[in-house]
Amino acid sequence: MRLSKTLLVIALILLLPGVAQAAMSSANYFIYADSLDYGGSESTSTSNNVQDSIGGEVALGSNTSTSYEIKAGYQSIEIGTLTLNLDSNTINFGQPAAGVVVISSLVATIDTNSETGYSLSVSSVSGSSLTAVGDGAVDGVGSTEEYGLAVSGSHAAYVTDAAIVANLVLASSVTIASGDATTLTFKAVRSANTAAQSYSQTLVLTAAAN
Ligand SMILES: [Ca+2]
Repeated sequence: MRLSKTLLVIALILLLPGVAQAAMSSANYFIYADSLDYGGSESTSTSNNVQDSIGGEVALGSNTSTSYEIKAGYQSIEIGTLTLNLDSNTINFGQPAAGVVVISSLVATIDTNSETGYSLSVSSVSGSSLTAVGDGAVDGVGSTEEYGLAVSGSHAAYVTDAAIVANLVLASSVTIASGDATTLTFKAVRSANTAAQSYSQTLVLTAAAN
Protein backbone atom coordinates (compact mmCIF):
# COMPACT_ATOMS: atom_id res chain seq x y z
CA MET A 1 0.00 0.00 0.00
CA ARG A 2 2.79 2.38 0.90
CA LEU A 3 4.57 1.60 -2.37
CA SER A 4 1.49 2.56 -4.40
CA LYS A 5 1.30 6.03 -2.84
CA THR A 6 4.94 6.71 -3.62
CA LEU A 7 4.49 5.85 -7.28
CA LEU A 8 1.53 8.18 -7.55
CA VAL A 9 3.49 11.17 -6.24
CA ILE A 10 6.33 10.60 -8.69
CA ALA A 11 3.92 10.45 -11.60
CA LEU A 12 2.44 13.82 -10.72
CA ILE A 13 5.83 15.50 -10.54
CA LEU A 14 6.76 14.25 -13.99
CA LEU A 15 3.49 15.28 -15.57
CA LEU A 16 3.18 18.80 -14.20
CA PRO A 17 5.90 20.43 -16.33
CA GLY A 18 4.27 19.02 -19.44
CA VAL A 19 1.02 20.72 -18.56
CA ALA A 20 2.65 24.06 -17.87
CA GLN A 21 5.01 24.24 -20.87
CA ALA A 22 3.39 25.70 -23.97
CA ALA A 23 3.42 28.92 -25.95
CA MET A 24 0.78 31.27 -24.59
CA SER A 25 -0.71 34.33 -26.13
CA SER A 26 -3.35 36.97 -25.62
CA ALA A 27 -4.35 40.06 -27.53
CA ASN A 28 -1.35 41.89 -26.07
CA TYR A 29 1.30 39.27 -25.30
CA PHE A 30 3.01 36.21 -26.76
CA ILE A 31 5.05 34.04 -24.42
CA TYR A 32 6.94 31.66 -26.65
CA ALA A 33 8.62 29.62 -23.95
CA ASP A 34 8.07 29.09 -20.27
CA SER A 35 9.05 26.70 -17.53
CA LEU A 36 7.58 25.56 -14.24
CA ASP A 37 10.48 25.88 -11.81
CA TYR A 38 10.89 26.46 -8.10
CA GLY A 39 13.75 28.93 -8.30
CA GLY A 40 15.91 31.06 -10.51
CA SER A 41 16.66 34.65 -11.26
CA GLU A 42 18.44 37.06 -13.55
CA SER A 43 21.91 38.14 -12.46
CA THR A 44 23.87 40.94 -14.07
CA SER A 45 27.30 42.52 -13.88
CA THR A 46 28.99 45.10 -16.06
CA SER A 47 30.03 42.36 -18.50
CA ASN A 48 27.53 39.54 -18.19
CA ASN A 49 23.85 38.77 -17.95
CA VAL A 50 22.87 35.35 -16.62
CA GLN A 51 19.40 33.88 -16.45
CA ASP A 52 19.19 30.73 -14.39
CA SER A 53 16.46 28.36 -13.29
CA ILE A 54 16.32 25.64 -10.68
CA GLY A 55 14.40 22.40 -11.20
CA GLY A 56 11.57 21.53 -13.53
CA GLU A 57 13.62 20.78 -16.61
CA VAL A 58 15.77 17.83 -17.67
CA ALA A 59 17.77 16.91 -20.79
CA LEU A 60 18.47 20.53 -21.63
CA GLY A 61 20.65 22.13 -24.27
CA SER A 62 21.39 21.69 -27.93
CA ASN A 63 21.29 18.32 -29.68
CA THR A 64 21.93 18.02 -33.39
CA SER A 65 21.83 15.50 -36.20
CA THR A 66 22.52 16.01 -39.88
CA SER A 67 18.91 17.13 -40.40
CA TYR A 68 17.68 18.58 -37.12
CA GLU A 69 18.71 20.68 -34.15
CA ILE A 70 16.77 20.57 -30.92
CA LYS A 71 17.26 23.31 -28.36
CA ALA A 72 15.62 21.79 -25.33
CA GLY A 73 14.45 23.81 -22.37
CA TYR A 74 13.26 27.38 -22.40
CA GLN A 75 16.72 28.70 -21.58
CA SER A 76 17.97 27.23 -24.86
CA ILE A 77 15.08 28.29 -27.05
CA GLU A 78 15.71 31.14 -29.45
CA ILE A 79 12.63 32.56 -31.07
CA GLY A 80 13.05 33.17 -34.78
CA THR A 81 13.06 36.65 -36.23
CA LEU A 82 12.40 37.96 -39.72
CA THR A 83 12.16 41.58 -40.75
CA LEU A 84 11.31 43.12 -44.12
CA ASN A 85 12.16 46.76 -44.73
CA LEU A 86 11.16 48.75 -47.82
CA ASP A 87 12.97 52.01 -48.52
CA SER A 88 9.82 53.25 -50.26
CA ASN A 89 6.24 52.07 -50.48
CA THR A 90 5.18 54.16 -53.48
CA ILE A 91 6.11 54.06 -57.15
CA ASN A 92 4.97 56.85 -59.48
CA PHE A 93 5.61 56.81 -63.23
CA GLY A 94 4.02 60.18 -63.90
CA GLN A 95 2.80 60.69 -67.47
CA PRO A 96 5.22 58.84 -69.79
CA ALA A 97 5.49 59.65 -73.47
CA ALA A 98 4.51 56.92 -75.92
CA GLY A 99 7.30 54.46 -76.59
CA VAL A 100 9.48 55.65 -73.69
CA VAL A 101 10.27 53.04 -71.05
CA VAL A 102 9.92 54.50 -67.57
CA ILE A 103 11.43 52.80 -64.54
CA SER A 104 11.23 53.26 -60.80
CA SER A 105 12.80 51.15 -58.09
CA LEU A 106 12.59 50.34 -54.42
CA VAL A 107 14.80 48.17 -52.25
CA ALA A 108 13.50 45.38 -50.06
CA THR A 109 15.90 44.39 -47.29
CA ILE A 110 15.49 41.25 -45.24
CA ASP A 111 17.10 40.08 -42.04
CA THR A 112 16.33 36.70 -40.54
CA ASN A 113 17.98 34.17 -38.28
CA SER A 114 16.09 31.38 -40.02
CA GLU A 115 18.74 28.80 -40.83
CA THR A 116 16.64 27.66 -43.79
CA GLY A 117 16.41 31.17 -45.19
CA TYR A 118 13.42 33.08 -46.49
CA SER A 119 11.23 33.73 -49.48
CA LEU A 120 10.07 37.17 -50.64
CA SER A 121 7.03 37.20 -52.89
CA VAL A 122 4.09 39.18 -54.19
CA SER A 123 1.18 37.85 -52.20
CA SER A 124 -1.60 39.86 -53.83
CA VAL A 125 -2.18 42.29 -56.69
CA SER A 126 -5.13 44.61 -57.15
CA GLY A 127 -6.03 47.69 -59.17
CA SER A 128 -5.34 48.54 -62.80
CA SER A 129 -2.21 48.55 -64.93
CA LEU A 130 -0.91 48.57 -68.47
CA THR A 131 -0.77 45.26 -70.33
CA ALA A 132 1.52 42.83 -68.52
CA VAL A 133 4.81 42.09 -70.23
CA GLY A 134 4.72 38.76 -72.02
CA ASP A 135 8.10 38.49 -73.73
CA GLY A 136 10.41 38.96 -70.75
CA ALA A 137 11.45 42.52 -71.61
CA VAL A 138 9.64 45.80 -71.06
CA ASP A 139 11.05 47.59 -74.10
CA GLY A 140 8.06 48.67 -76.18
CA VAL A 141 9.36 46.81 -79.23
CA GLY A 142 6.54 46.49 -81.72
CA SER A 143 4.84 49.59 -80.38
CA THR A 144 3.25 47.58 -77.62
CA GLU A 145 2.40 48.69 -74.12
CA GLU A 146 4.13 46.66 -71.45
CA TYR A 147 4.41 46.64 -67.70
CA GLY A 148 6.54 44.43 -65.52
CA LEU A 149 8.98 43.99 -62.68
CA ALA A 150 12.69 43.15 -62.68
CA VAL A 151 14.61 42.06 -59.61
CA SER A 152 18.31 42.27 -58.83
CA GLY A 153 20.46 41.28 -55.89
CA SER A 154 22.38 38.28 -54.65
CA HIS A 155 19.20 36.29 -54.07
CA ALA A 156 16.98 37.60 -56.87
CA ALA A 157 14.64 34.88 -58.13
CA TYR A 158 14.67 35.62 -61.87
CA VAL A 159 16.51 37.62 -64.50
CA THR A 160 13.83 38.83 -66.94
CA ASP A 161 11.08 41.43 -66.70
CA ALA A 162 8.17 39.51 -65.26
CA ALA A 163 4.44 40.07 -65.27
CA ILE A 164 3.33 41.10 -61.78
CA VAL A 165 1.01 38.40 -60.49
CA ALA A 166 0.10 36.96 -57.12
CA ASN A 167 2.58 34.39 -55.80
CA LEU A 168 5.42 35.74 -57.95
CA VAL A 169 8.59 34.91 -56.02
CA LEU A 170 10.99 37.85 -56.04
CA ALA A 171 13.91 36.56 -53.98
CA SER A 172 14.78 33.60 -51.82
CA SER A 173 17.62 32.34 -49.71
CA VAL A 174 18.40 29.04 -48.03
CA THR A 175 20.58 30.48 -45.29
CA ILE A 176 20.52 33.11 -42.55
CA ALA A 177 20.16 36.57 -44.09
CA SER A 178 21.70 39.78 -42.83
CA GLY A 179 20.87 42.98 -44.70
CA ASP A 180 19.90 40.95 -47.75
CA ALA A 181 18.83 43.60 -50.28
CA THR A 182 16.80 43.00 -53.42
CA THR A 183 16.09 45.87 -55.78
CA LEU A 184 12.62 45.80 -57.33
CA THR A 185 12.59 47.75 -60.59
CA PHE A 186 9.16 48.48 -61.98
CA LYS A 187 9.07 49.21 -65.70
CA ALA A 188 6.34 50.49 -68.00
CA VAL A 189 5.99 51.68 -71.55
CA ARG A 190 2.82 52.88 -73.21
CA SER A 191 1.98 52.85 -76.87
CA ALA A 192 0.31 55.55 -78.93
CA ASN A 193 -2.88 53.53 -78.64
CA THR A 194 -2.84 53.17 -74.85
CA ALA A 195 -6.08 54.44 -73.37
CA ALA A 196 -5.52 57.70 -71.52
CA GLN A 197 -6.50 57.18 -67.91
CA SER A 198 -5.03 56.88 -64.46
CA TYR A 199 -3.65 53.45 -63.66
CA SER A 200 -3.07 52.48 -60.06
CA GLN A 201 -1.97 49.16 -58.68
CA THR A 202 -1.51 47.89 -55.14
CA LEU A 203 0.89 45.06 -54.32
CA VAL A 204 1.29 43.24 -51.05
CA LEU A 205 4.81 41.90 -50.52
CA THR A 206 5.35 39.07 -48.09
CA ALA A 207 8.55 37.72 -46.62
CA ALA A 208 8.36 34.34 -44.94
CA ALA A 209 10.92 32.02 -43.40
CA ASN A 210 11.46 28.76 -45.29
CA1 LIG B 1 8.87 43.53 -75.01
